[in-house]
Parts: sequence; C-alpha cells; structure tokens
Amino acid sequence: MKTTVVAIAVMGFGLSVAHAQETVVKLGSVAPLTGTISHLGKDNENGAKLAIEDANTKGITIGGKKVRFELIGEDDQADPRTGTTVAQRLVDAGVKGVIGHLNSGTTIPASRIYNQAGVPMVSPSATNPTLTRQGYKGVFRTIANDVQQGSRLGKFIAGDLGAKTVAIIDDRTAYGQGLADETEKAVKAGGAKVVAREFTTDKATDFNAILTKIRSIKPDVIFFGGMDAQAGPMLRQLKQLGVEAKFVTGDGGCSPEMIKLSGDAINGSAYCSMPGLAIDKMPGGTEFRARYKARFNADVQIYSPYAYDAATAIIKAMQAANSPEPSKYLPELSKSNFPGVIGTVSFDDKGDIREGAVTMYRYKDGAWAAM
Ligand code: ABU
Repeated sequence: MKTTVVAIAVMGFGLSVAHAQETVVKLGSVAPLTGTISHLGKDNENGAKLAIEDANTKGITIGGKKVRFELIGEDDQADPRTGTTVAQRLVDAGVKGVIGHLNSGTTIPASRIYNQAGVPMVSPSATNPTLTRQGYKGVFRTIANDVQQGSRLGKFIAGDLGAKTVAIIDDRTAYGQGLADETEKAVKAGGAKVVAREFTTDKATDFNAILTKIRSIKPDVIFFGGMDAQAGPMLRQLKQLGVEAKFVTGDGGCSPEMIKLSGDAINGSAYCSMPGLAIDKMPGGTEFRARYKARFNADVQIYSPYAYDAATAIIKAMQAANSPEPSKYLPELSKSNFPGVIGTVSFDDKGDIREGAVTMYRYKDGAWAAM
C-alpha cells in the first residue's frame, strides 16, 4: 500500500498548518474505450468514476488511515486477448479490485488472471452464465445473467408477442451466442418454432446476405444476440429490405445509441431486454441519472448504474473489513448487502446478483419505454 504525506501550506504565511496521512488504494476499470462500443465502455468507466469520486468526497478511513481511491482505466477494445493483457497490467500495477470488464468475451478470460492474482472483480455488464460458474471466489456481477435474460426473452417472444416463427441471429461472441442459445431454448419451450439460425460477427456492418435469406422465410420475429453497434444497422437494413418482422434484442442493444444507429427503422416494432430494473424503477435511478448528466454532460447508456454499485460494493467491503487487502475484504464482498442505485446489492454463492430482475422495453416516442 502506498502512503503519501500531504502537507498543506498556507500561501503567503509560509506556514504548514496541517499534516495528513493519506493512503492511495488503486482500483481498475476495464471496458472497450475505443472501437464501435466505446460509448458503452465510457459509460461503464464513468459509473465507476462517480462512485470513487463520491467515496473520496466523503473521506473514508480504513485501518485508521484516510484513503484516497484512484481509478485506473484500461481499454480492452472488446477483444479477449487484449482483455487478458490489460488484466495482467492492472494486477502488476497493484490494483486491489477491478470493476469490469464490459463484455463476457473479455471478462471470462480476464477473470482467470484476477483469480490467480487474488484480485476480486465485479462486472457491471458481463451476463454470460459461465463467468460465475468457474469456481472463482473473487468473481461477482451486479447484473442478472443470460439464463434469466434468455428465459424472459423467450417467454416474451412466444408469449407476449405471440410469435409462431422466430429467426435468430447472433454475433458469435460469448454474450451474443450465449444469449441467442438461451433465448432459442425458451422460445421453443414457449411453443414457437425457430425457423432460421444465422450468425455474423461483432465487427460486421453489412447484414444484407443474412437478412435477404431471412426475408424469404417471413418469420414473425427476428431476435438478435449482440451489441447496439450491429443491432442498429441490422434493423435499418431490415426495413430497407421491406422485412415486416418484429425485432427483438437483448441488453447490448438497449441503449440510446441503438436508437441513433437504427434511425427511423426503429419505429413501431423494436423491443429490447435489460437484466435489471428500468432506471426509473431503480431506487436511486432518477437521482443517478441527473448526477451522471451533471458530471459527464452525457446520458446514461446502459450499465453505468451497475458500475457505480460494483465500485461501491468493493469500497464498502474494504470498509467492513477495515482493510483494502483483497484476502481481508473478499469475505465482506461476498456478504455485501446494501441499498445501491440499482436496488439491493447482495450476491449468491456463485457471485451473481440476488433477485436479478429482467425488464422488457419497447421503442416509443424517441426512447426505450419499460413495459
Ligand atoms: N451483457 C451484454 C454486454 C456485455 C456482455 O458481453 O455480456
């Protein structure tokens, strides 16, 4: 632990009026800060930053010493290999905990590095179930997982939307493919038929070949497992091809950016799911949205409230343990139970958030409206 002696001198009097001991505790935040989903990465980082600024403003004392938290932001470019590289860099820099990563495809391989180093991590956004099924004690998430999300999506598509035929596309990432698989299971369990299963990548922007094939099948619903950077252009191209099917996607497309990217095509028939409460229904959601806007002059995209609570969980665990050392505060992190922005933050024995809700949204009047 690094200790800094801060001397406050009164200018003009040449006097040192106070000496305070301040301990710097480094935390990492990892997300894609460049590339097509950098808006989501920045949103995650900002959520963690706000929590850390709040903690520093409060003036937290741990082990009898005033603590200043320092957030080290890393860019994993949504790339699994880069994810492990930056994870190791954070471990080498001596971080005591990590908020991240954003993508399941980067978070799962990075979790091995943190586990080996004994550094706890809390992802605000990675929803693939495998993350918390690896037996790593220091791995948590503040968002519901894709078993819960896929099950809700399947019921929504086959039940609420009354679809008889469904085409499913995914981006072949751990998240997109995993969510598509879970949704397919639940769609079938709900009595609908999956008439096409296609895939693209998380780099693609032209989906015409896949969509032309699907157009000839005339499904009632098209489900896409992937992020807004693909979902937006895909929906636009669907409308250009004259496809009438309803379009449903998961949390990766449940952003204001999705609305921008899809343009007018989003009117009338687009839905998304979110593995959490609608921000208006979160106990601290309205206040968080206003504070976020005031601080960053930007709107919440998707996961910043979850990132705020992920950082808060780590800080609170350090306070409860009276130590920033991972081996000391990890048992407290496992026992987290506090009212966060998103609701009660408490983890089950795997590290998944307890009572994870899933909310369905419909596009209406320029925004995603919770149903
Ligand atoms: N939950 C969607 C975005 C992050 C992920 O890859 O899981």
